[in-house]
Amino acid sequence: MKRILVTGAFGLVGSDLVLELQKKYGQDNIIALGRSTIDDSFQGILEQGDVRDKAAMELLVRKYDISEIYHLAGLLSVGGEKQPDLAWDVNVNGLKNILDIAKENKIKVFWPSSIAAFGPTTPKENVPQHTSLEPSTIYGVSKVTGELLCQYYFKRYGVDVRSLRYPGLNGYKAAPGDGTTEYAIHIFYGLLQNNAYECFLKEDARLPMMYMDDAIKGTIALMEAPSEKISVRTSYNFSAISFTPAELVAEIKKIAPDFQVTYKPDSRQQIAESWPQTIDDSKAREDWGWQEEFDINKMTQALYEGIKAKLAK
Ligand code: AKB
Repeated sequence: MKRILVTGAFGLVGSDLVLELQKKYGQDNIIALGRSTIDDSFQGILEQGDVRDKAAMELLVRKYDISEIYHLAGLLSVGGEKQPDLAWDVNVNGLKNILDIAKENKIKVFWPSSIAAFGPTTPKENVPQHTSLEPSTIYGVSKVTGELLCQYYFKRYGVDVRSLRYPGLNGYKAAPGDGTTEYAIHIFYGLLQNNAYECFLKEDARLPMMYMDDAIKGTIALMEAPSEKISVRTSYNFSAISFTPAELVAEIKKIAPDFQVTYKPDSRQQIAESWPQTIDDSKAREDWGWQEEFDINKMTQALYEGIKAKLAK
């Protein structure tokens, strides 16, 4: 049986992924690692630690005889710009620790890259798998570095590491992180708490997005695909929907016609402008059968219901 360590287990992706992995492989086989954010209601095996502490990570891997790691711990685009040194340390040195431990203990690894690996010289539309990667944020720089590190560890040491370039991921189990695409989650809190929201991006800032259930499904499918199907060892383009704040507001107004939204773009708009609008993820579809289920309408309904229920608790 697999024994899986999830780092960043209480972050936006981890909060959903851990539950799904527990369902699939049993609660006793999933080890959730958090650093500071720990969910008090969590049921399962919980450990606290920092991915920058290689010795502590090695001890955990031995203690639980880990066979797979989903390494999610990391800073996002906005958080990274606030603390660039910390972003490099956690995102790059943390990943290198995990890859070294994977090499020594023959562990399979998932690590998320992001659309932040792209930059102003990347085409804006239908970005191909292989393209210019000149990001303007430290987060993006750490993602490009991480992608190359993953490919190097695969080619040089045979580490079975797999990765996806996540678009903006929208879920409700965890609080939204310190990112640029996260306006698409904050907006639902604005709706449900004040019936109003001030958006930090322009109304026409189109970005690649995905509902969390699709992201979790794709992540697990990638990890379960036979090794010979994986032709990309940097990180796969991974895409579902693409929308602007104005388009999301129009969807929300189908549920709440009186919702008031104003726009006050700040430095996060520049980050959004440096990223592409749509992604060509045909390689993921061809290689291991990626297919999304949620369009903007289904996603809006799911987020509305999920955040409403959460706030009612
Ligand atoms: C962010 O906006 O920083 C993240 C991402 C696209 O990786 N959501």
